[in-house]
Amino acid sequence: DGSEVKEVEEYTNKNIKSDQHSKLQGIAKDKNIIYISAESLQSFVINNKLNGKEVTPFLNDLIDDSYYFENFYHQTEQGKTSDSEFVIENSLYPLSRGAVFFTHSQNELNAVPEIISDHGYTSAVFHANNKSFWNRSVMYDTLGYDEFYSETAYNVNDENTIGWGLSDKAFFDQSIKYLKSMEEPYYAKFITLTNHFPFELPEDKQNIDKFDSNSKTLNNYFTTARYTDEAIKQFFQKLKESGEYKDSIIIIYGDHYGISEYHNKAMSQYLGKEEITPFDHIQLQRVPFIVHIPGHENDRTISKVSGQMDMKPTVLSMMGIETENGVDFGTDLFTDDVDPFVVLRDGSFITQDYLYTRDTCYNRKSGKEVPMEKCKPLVAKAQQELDYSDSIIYGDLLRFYNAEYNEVETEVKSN
Ligand code: GP9
Ligand code: MN
Repeated sequence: DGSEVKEVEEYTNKNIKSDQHSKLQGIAKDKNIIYISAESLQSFVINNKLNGKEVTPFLNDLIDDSYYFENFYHQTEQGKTSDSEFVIENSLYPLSRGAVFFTHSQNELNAVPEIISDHGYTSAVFHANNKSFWNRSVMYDTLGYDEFYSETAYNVNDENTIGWGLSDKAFFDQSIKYLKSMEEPYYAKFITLTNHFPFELPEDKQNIDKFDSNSKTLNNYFTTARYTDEAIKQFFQKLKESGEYKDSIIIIYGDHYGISEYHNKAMSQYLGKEEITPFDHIQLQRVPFIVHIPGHENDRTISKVSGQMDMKPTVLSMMGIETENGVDFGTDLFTDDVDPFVVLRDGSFITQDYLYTRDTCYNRKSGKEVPMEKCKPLVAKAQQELDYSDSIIYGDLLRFYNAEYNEVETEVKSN
């Protein structure tokens, strides 16, 4: 009933919400938000090289002109891409088994597309795969999306197909006309596909070497990651040509890991490490999170630990929308006064000082093991947070809850 959700609200209000206002509050007011969900893109390729060549040269340049969160973690589980979508739209945890997109697609939620439709925004997802994959066509209605441009909206043929489907370059090219047709301001999410396991790319499209190790998967990965980097570069050019760029804020994030721990040996070879420890494994769950604001010059790399859970409060705050009483588990990343606490779905967690996984506590900076006492108090807190989120999903508790997302009076400070 309603009392359980009150308890969760109390927790999120006390432990998570900040009293401070973000320095970017309202900066996206009446601007378009363009999300790019970069399939399987992990942070270890960002600003990194293979045989002397940058893996993601476009993103590396973009980062110099953006906010880049270098300690940003994915928080997904078995629901992979769909889990990342669930997390970023709701600021709730995915489930430990299965995919919420399938198991709880009829729940009552307070997802971003639904919230912002009350504030004049239109919304759409662009993804050139079958609309039923991950039960998206059903779940997108639940999340409040106005439009879903799925495979049938695209011209897919032998020439423009790579791996799982339409190539990222063709995908962005063909999407522009739909984007232009959207009523502004819009909230548009583009989900790429080419950098997907098993990361196979025709040789004539490879603009970077394959890695040389016993893992075909990791060897291939660099070529498709580069391909997506090039596709995003072309998309930016198209956004500029079509006039969409200047009125938009573009946010790029990795949905989840692409290289699993089965490839640790090859990974240690690439990273020049003796082995991949449990600590390294958690650090490999970092994915890029880039906030690019055209015309905004005060841009920088941010080291504080953060996760996909934080995207909803961050983006709403940028739009000038605030809630007093929501049950979001994330925090607005552009405020300062909360101790960052990023919980992964398996109960591992990361703070500014410590990283906990598999019953071991590490110093986050050095990667060295430290006495368990340092992490102990937070182990229970992490589990509590996961349990609270689960109770909301399993009990469909947001049925009993009226969160109000109000526009705040903002005074956007210029640089
Ligand atoms: C499929 C795409 C990839 O539509 O989102 O799914 P994944 O396997 O990464 O969850
Ligand atoms: Mn994915």
